[in-house]
Amino acid sequence: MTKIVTLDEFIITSQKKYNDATGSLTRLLRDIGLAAKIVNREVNKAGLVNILGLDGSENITGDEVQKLDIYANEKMIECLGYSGECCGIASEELEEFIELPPVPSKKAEYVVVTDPLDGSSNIDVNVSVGTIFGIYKRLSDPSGPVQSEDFLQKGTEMVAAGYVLYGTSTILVYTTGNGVNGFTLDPTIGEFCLSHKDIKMPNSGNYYSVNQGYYLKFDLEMRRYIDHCSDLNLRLRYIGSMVSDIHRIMFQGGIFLYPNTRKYPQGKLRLLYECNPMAMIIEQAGGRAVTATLERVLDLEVKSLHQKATIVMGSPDMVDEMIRFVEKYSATVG
Ligand code: P6P
Repeated sequence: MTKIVTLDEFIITSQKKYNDATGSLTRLLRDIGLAAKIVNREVNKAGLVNILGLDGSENITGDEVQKLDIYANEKMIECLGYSGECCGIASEELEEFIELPPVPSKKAEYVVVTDPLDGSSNIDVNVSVGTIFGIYKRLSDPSGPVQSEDFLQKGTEMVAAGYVLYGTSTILVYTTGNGVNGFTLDPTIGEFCLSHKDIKMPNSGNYYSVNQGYYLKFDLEMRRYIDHCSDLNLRLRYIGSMVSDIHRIMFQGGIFLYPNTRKYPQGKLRLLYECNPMAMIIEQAGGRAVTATLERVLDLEVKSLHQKATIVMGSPDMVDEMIRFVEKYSATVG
């Protein structure tokens, strides 16, 4: 019988590799793991209790808010407050960042950015949804309040990033900048157990993931690349839940595209808590993540909490081919 390695054990063991590790990031990652277990419990029974449907409000980016969005956001905030390692949170569900109350004898070193329940419009039709998170070291004076500068950092400054996919099984995938590992929740013991060690995505794949419904609203270069994918008989897979669409690419290879459209001239996905964490994971697994104008996503200046970005990410050979199409057909790039 193979030895079960729990998320907690893996995090602690990984921390031992770093002499200057104080255990703070370890405790913070464990807080996130706890939040994921709690959200998973509710996602799995959402159809049975009155947390389905819309709560009647809209979030800062205009998306109708599902009750489970609110629940997931509240649980993430609650669990991140336990260890005292996190001093602030920026969330898709919060117009502004919030400061977490200090825990006695703790000096919080980190801030967390999160989309607590990405793809939530799929909840009511039982399609998989996900949590996305990124972790930064705070920059401001630790004796003072958390500041916007703590959040408005480039993706390259993240110390960790991850996602939780609430699907046929619940899996937590994360990186601290030294490779990517996946942990599947064993509900019989309530533990995330190492199931996918050192994930490396294929250099190419047979899938492309884009909302084909916007095809006529894409720029020429994107239409030409999508036509090329079709000419190659690649399979179109698009769930409308980025965590799910990316998770497939992590294991089977492929490319995910959310370029600019007339409706979303800057792109739809949010840079801070959607694009950057996923881009860090993708790069750590051997992939690439660039904007529709070929900038590396992780290098983008973050100017506001809910800033949007275009993004193309996935298998390196496929992203490189997309880049060649942009350079050949774009009126503004190349
Ligand atoms: P569209 C979900 O709302 C989300 O933020 C991502 O998870 C997903 O990839 C995208 O938006 C889907 O957007 O415009 O294709 O419905």
